[in-house]
Amino acid sequence: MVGRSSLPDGALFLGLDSSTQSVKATVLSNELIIVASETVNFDSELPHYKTEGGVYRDPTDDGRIYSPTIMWVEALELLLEKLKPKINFSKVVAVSGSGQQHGSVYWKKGSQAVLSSLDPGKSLVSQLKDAFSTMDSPIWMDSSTTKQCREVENAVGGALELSKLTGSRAYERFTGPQIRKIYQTAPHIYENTERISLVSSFMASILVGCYASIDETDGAGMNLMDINKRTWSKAVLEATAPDLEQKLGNLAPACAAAGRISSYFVERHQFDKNCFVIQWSGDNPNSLAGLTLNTPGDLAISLGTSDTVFGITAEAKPSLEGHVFPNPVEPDGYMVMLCYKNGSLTREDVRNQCAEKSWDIFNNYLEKTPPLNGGRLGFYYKDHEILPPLPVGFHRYIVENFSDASSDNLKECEVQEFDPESEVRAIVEGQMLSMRGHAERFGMPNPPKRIIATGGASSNESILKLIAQIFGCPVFTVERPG
Ligand code: XUL
Repeated sequence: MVGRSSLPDGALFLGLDSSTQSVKATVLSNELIIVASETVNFDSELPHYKTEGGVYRDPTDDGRIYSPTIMWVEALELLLEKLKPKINFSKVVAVSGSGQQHGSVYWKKGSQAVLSSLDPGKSLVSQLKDAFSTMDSPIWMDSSTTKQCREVENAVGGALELSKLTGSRAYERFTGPQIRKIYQTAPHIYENTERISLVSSFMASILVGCYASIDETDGAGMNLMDINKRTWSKAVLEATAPDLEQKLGNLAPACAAAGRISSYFVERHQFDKNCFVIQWSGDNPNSLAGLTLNTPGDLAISLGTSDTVFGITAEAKPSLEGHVFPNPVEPDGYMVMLCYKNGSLTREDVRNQCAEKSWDIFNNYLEKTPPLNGGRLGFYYKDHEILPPLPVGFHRYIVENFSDASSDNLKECEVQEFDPESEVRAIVEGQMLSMRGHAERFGMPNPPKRIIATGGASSNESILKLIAQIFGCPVFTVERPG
């Protein structure tokens, strides 16, 4: 592997992030200083795909949410073109990345051969556009596989059994139930599939020019991997779809090298032929790695399209709520995580309706309203929520006798609306209270020693202050590219 002392002068590290709404690149120097960054936003920079927030919502199939696989390929090409004037690709000694978790790609039979013989004179899109058995990649926002979830749980002895086996009970967005739905509703697509990749292993596959393994950490987000053995679970594979193991390939540790960069990128973009591609993993596991979370009392909160809460633990104790994944950097340890679908897009909705589309006004409302909002509490689901699993809807309550020290006299009554200031506080407090409540139930540290916040909204100081008020501990954030 790449030892730091043996690195050439000016060595660079390229980190990519293939997320719901964009792909991003961050380039680090040998001293871990950010030297360049770039973004490609799907909606605004690739408008011909007509995505909204990077996704399509199927009006004919309730809860089906997917993205066009080839858009991610085109975005990668554009990202490299935008980055080219800023850095010398030949100085990059290693490249790796994060993918939105759970999303899947279906490579058509014969595509391994296409992938390994890409012509550097032609674009990736022109060569890969016919490489998939379906053009649609189901993504983590999908909630259309409830039937498949119950079938897989029942086949292995119930939800808790599945959780003990794989680290999570069956979740609609997890890849196993998604694969089962394709097998059941479009068997010709399933049959014509040579390899199934996650978003993370898909992007790594393009870079190495052959099918990259699924890494053990992102692999735990599929409801298919034995969480203790870190191998595919035969029982769950059988409950999901026939001949699945060969379509999944081998698993690899998250920190392993996937291979050297393919000659396509050497010739087309002048990468060094010795440049390593390190296994990609999921965005949340990589956030845990990037935040160097190594103390069990620390909690991380990521505020993005989804909001997530995660920490580390020595033992895997999966339950009916939340997820256990292998720790991507500590081979024997685990990470625990909660995921909320109603993150930044739902906050933005309330900002647009109540705060004149301005974060300044939104923050001003947060600052001038008191903690716990004088008893005005709300729960806002713009999309079908994961935790707790609830349908779309905004729910507002006024809790009476709120100042009374005992909880006996508390009485809540549902109301139709709040004033704009209270609405703004209610959404952020509702999100944070839910995180605190579920984190406690899941056995995460209470109170945490400290919270490290990351993701887009972690640059908002008013939100960070509110997190500190709700969790009762210091909140830190990290350096982000400007
Ligand atoms: C995690 C999850 C989301 C996606 C978003 O389980 O579904 O956080 O990883 O990119």
